[in-house]
Amino acid sequence: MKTDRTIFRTGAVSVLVLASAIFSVVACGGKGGKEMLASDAAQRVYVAPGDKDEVYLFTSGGFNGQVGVQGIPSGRLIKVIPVFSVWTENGYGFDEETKMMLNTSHGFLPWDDSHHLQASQTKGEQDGRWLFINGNNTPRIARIGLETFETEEIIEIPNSAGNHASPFLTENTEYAMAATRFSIPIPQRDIPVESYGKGEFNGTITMVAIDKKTGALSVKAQVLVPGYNYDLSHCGKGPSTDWCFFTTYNTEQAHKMLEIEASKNDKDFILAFNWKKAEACVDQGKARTVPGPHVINRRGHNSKPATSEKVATVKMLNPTDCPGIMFYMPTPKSPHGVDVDPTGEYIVGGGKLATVIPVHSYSKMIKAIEDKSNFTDERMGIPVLKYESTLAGEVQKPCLGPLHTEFDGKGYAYTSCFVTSEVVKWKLGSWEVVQNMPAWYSIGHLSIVGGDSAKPYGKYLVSLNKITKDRYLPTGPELVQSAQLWDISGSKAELLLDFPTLGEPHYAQMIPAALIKDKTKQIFELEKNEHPYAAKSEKEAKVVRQGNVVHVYMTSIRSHFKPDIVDLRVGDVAYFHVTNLEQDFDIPHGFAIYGAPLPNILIMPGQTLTVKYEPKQPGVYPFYCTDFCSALHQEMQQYIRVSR
Ligand code: CUK
Ligand code: CUA
Repeated sequence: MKTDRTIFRTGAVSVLVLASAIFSVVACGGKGGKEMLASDAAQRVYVAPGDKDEVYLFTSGGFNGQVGVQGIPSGRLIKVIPVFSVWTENGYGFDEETKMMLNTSHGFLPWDDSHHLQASQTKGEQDGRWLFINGNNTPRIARIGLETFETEEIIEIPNSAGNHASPFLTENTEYAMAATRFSIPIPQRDIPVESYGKGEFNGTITMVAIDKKTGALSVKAQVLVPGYNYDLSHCGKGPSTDWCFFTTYNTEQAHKMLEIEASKNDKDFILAFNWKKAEACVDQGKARTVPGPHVINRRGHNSKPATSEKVATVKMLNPTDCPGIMFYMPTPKSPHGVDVDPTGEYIVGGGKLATVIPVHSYSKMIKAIEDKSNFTDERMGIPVLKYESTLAGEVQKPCLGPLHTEFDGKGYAYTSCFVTSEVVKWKLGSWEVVQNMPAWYSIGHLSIVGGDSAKPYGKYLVSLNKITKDRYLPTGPELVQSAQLWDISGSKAELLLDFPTLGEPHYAQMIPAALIKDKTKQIFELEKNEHPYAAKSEKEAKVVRQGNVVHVYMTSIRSHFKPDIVDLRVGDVAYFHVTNLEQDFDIPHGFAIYGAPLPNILIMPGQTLTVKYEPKQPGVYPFYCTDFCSALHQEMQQYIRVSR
């Protein structure tokens, strides 16, 4: 979501109505949701000691830039995956092997804002291979491998600003989509911001190709689109598999006072994009080569350091050079989310300022684009279709502030409503609301297990709430963000649990544990370690000095580092390449040096990681293992002597 407060000040719905809605929600918090609670909720979320959860919940960290992994139904936090931000817990972004992951065309960036996750899919069904997540601030997409739960790759998106409608995937994970939230001058140049709206600012839709076998990312092409704000996306499935859909707001093209100026139009658009046709046009050479500086960072396998590849140009396709790839479907009013149901027929808009939830029909859209009498207008060569020509139906008066929709695979849709703090359950086809599920408070996204795929597993719904208020023990001015777990398997959804999340989750993905858990790696095989400075046994431990550059080939095993003592001089540039010789599951060693301006690193069994250390003052400096690894963990401590 953008600045949440702007919703309260819009002219669309009267301020009074909104204000009273807010207060009524806060007031109903007095009951604390107890009336919605399943009578045996405790039993249904209880995972006994030694037992495991049924589902993985992956949440985006929002302003913390990482991914949280929690077990469902317990809500237990089981992992943080560092992605776009440095992570002092294990040295991600600091050690010489992962530093490059955070490289961009603007240099090393220690942070980003991550909003949306999508799990890889085959034929529209989750396949448990990868997770993709967007970097919103400096446009990027990351790919996380679900064997290691590590970020394996980060690609920067050029000619974009605010990569919000991203990284939504096509049905067989052929492409991840990226759409610019902020329109900008393309190519970048110094021009007056006032020229926004006069054709000087554009948006782009980027097709990021995903290698079928390795998952490797590359920019296939970009499509130049009118300078609106592109907000969210989801791709089709089944019959609509060739298409992706993007919401727009600010079709008014205001460049200031957006909370008023960008809410004037009664309808904005959902952009329908035929990526298959675009791919064919690019392959036929219909795209121009334009500047598009970006980097592709890949984590090294078998302990090799990450690499950062620089790319200078991209292919840019103009919609007029490839007719029939794009259509605008008018959609009320500043739509936020767009979600395609499991059959691929219904495209649901979340008009955050609208009083209805509009649903477009894919089959009606295909008919509409065959008959030019349905074209009311065009924008940069992209036809605008008649609202009625694509409309399947509208959910009337569902709530205030509808945002995002997921599906249970049984014919129901669940839409989150920020302003009235609730999830509305409604029926596809008849468009009637069947249940209002209060959220405590102010829900953003929601997630159902596989609820955005062709085959939802259903059962659980998690609401990701923005404002926590009175749900936990007070902890000063800031409270942790809160999620709520609902059981949606019966005819009426029942509340089961409140639990805290990391950062501010926007979207989330839930994947049945059975799809992942047996594929995860337990160790890195020492034999396969290809790090150029690995010491694969204590015998190989050594110090090699080349002038003032010192390479320390160091081993760690319960409960000792080799070499025992390292002699350095002030002015040296020392690299501690620490190899963990263990071949046992879950036995990392840590490595930290007194006074070093670096966090510790955590080296996994079989892995080598490198810390760069430049001693400034003579003295004797201890280093030690930071991860409690054996009864003699505390003895895993040694010295660096620094002389003049
Ligand atoms: S956004 Cu935050 S609640 Cu960035 Cu998907 Cu809708
Ligand atoms: Cu190794 Cu503690």
